[in-house]
Amino acid sequence: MLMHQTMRWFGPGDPVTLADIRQAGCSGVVTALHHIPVGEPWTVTEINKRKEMIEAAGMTWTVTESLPVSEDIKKQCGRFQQHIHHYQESLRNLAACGMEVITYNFMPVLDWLRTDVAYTLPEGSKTLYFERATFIAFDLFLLRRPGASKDYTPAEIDAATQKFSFMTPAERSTLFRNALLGLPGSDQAFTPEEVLQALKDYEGIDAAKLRQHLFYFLQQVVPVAAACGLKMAIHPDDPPYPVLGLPRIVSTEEDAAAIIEAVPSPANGLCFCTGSFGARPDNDLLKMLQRFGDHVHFLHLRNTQRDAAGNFMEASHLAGDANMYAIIKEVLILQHRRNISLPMRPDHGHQMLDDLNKQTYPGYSAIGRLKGLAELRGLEWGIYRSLFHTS
Ligand code: DNO
Repeated sequence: MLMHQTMRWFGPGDPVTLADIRQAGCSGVVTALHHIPVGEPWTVTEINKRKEMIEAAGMTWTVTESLPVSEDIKKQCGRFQQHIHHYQESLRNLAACGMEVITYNFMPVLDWLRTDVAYTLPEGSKTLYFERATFIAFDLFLLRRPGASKDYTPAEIDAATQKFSFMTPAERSTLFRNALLGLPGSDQAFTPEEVLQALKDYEGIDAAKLRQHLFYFLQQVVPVAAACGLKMAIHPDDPPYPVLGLPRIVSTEEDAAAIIEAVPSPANGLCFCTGSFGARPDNDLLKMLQRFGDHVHFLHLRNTQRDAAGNFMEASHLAGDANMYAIIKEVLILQHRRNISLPMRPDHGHQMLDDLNKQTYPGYSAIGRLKGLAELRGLEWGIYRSLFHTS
């Protein structure tokens, strides 16, 4: 069986259309109702409206990314019990509309984080980049997070200070914007005041506490998901380590194991993002796939190139540090064993060709993702043929 090929679509406001996605070779899209405020329930009417649009374009919608978890749930404060009820209600409604997989994350405050969303590669296309010294400069000199300097070594602070001194005012404001962009489906960056307040709200919530909150959430939602035939797929932290003094608890193999063991159920699983997990050299992607195979419900295939200084760049899908050949081979063996077709999407893509003049969500231009998908599916097809000798 081959993977179910999808792309992310941000909804009717996405400059990349459903027709573009279909022409790229996808049979499904992955999307979310970004217009519904986080914490509020998704109704059958709203879900079906979106589903009909996708089906009218000749594709299916079986994976939600994301059904977001509110900050109240992560912190266990305010309206968190009500938000959990709403989450359960949304799960039931999504299942009633034919959904199969629910992707979510448990990263405090920010989702993904990069210092540059248009880093120019030698061939002229653009990619997402995380440069550690630049990120530290942002934290120390632009955000001015209280107590930030104790998170870094003197050598790191020196490198960041130097980096910052060479940046023009325009570069500084771009960095500021890039670093605070991490809200999928929205092009609204946080203001510094909002971020500093949000960080302050996490005082007293360390990794152990955040993990307890995640496990409590899972105890409430996994049985509901299981009862209505849904699979929950938690997305790893991106980047996979603590940032801005915030705890991160979905970064390593042991984190994933603890999550799966906390609420044993086939419905409690992972969105296996090779780009996020792969940004850490101590994550052995192949070993993780083998260990967690039965709990992998969705695949984000993307590649990063790391260096010794802690920087990482989003490479082409088949280049970079992740051995995509070995990963896809393992996925095919896994699918064969489980007798399923896992949904996948080419995660991110380089901004290239005509897309260089277009404004799209960072990482989500059409042509770069189409290239990524074409490479991945070609690789998959070749491995599939040689593994299973189909004619
Ligand atoms: C970034 C994405 C993430 C992901 C969420 C899942 O491009 O992979 O935004 O969708 O973390 O909840």
